[in-house]
Amino acid sequence: MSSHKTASVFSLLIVSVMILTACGGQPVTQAPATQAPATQAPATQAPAKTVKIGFLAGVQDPFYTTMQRGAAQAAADLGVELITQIPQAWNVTDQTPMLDAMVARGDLSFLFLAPVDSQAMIAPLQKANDAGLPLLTVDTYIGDGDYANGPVKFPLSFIASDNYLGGQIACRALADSLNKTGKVYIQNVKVGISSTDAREKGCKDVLAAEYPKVTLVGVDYNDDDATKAQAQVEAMLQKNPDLGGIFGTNVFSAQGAGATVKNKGLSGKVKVVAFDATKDAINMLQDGTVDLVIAQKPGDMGFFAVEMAMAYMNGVTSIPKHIPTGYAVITRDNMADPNIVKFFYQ
Ligand code: T6T
Repeated sequence: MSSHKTASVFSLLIVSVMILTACGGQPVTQAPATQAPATQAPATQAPAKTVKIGFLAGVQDPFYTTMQRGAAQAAADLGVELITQIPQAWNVTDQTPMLDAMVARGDLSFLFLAPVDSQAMIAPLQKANDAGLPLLTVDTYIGDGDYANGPVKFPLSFIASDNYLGGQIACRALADSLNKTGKVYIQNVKVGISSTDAREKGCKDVLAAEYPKVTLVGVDYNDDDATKAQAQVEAMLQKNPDLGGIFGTNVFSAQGAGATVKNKGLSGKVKVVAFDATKDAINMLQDGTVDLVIAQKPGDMGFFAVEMAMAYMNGVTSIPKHIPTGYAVITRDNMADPNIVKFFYQ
């Protein structure tokens, strides 16, 4: 996070300049200097209220843990408090009551979150926004993700990877590793999640457009459960013993796919491309079970989210409606390079 440190110092400078200009020279987080005459007992100043920013993740996993760290870094540098809530499972019924509770507490000045369903979370977020809580989304979006011209415009920004491109990168690599011929399979999470839906579509489109001799034999949805993913891969391998490759679209999809391939002694024979640079995925890359890991930049997403929140709260009106954060593509050849290691999720 060293580059962040300098960036945050730079951003701290910008923000304090903004705060100073916005509040006519009075820093928000420090008590204003009093001009009371020396003789009078110093008036007791109520301590300045620390700004609280809420973060509501999609689920407990290394991706969101890393995002929280990026956010915490920016919060520490900007002198604000980060209030984090993480659902145990990836679904609307877990996330919505947490969202409502974060609104109800009434002391949050801003909220950023990863909506777990692009349609079902529109109404709960609209309610939060109507209650006066400004918000932006990280990693996933609601509506169609175009908050400038799309059907849903109230979120201030969308900070995430280009997931369609991510799916293309993954399946180009998978098809090339099979010499452009053979059967592939997608292990996915759940329909309705903007990120993994886009990865699946990116994969399908690139196979259809560029690899006529590669057949997609199926897509399964594991409800973000690695054990379920394992069983689904087991069944797919029974049906297709000549399966050539698997695209695991996120942490638990890749974890399940890799585990079954390894347990069946198929490491290196059945190619696996894993999304998300967890310790597990990196270990499987190391031992030859996984052939490519696509690292997102969740730390950057969290960091930018807090920065944009502070910018908004200080009157900045030109917050980009979309902030793409990019990827690091990790192979056995570059996985020891420090410039790559820094993208491993914590
Ligand atoms: O892949 C990430 C995230 O981008 C996706 O939206 C959901 O799954 C992860 O959190 C990993 O589990």
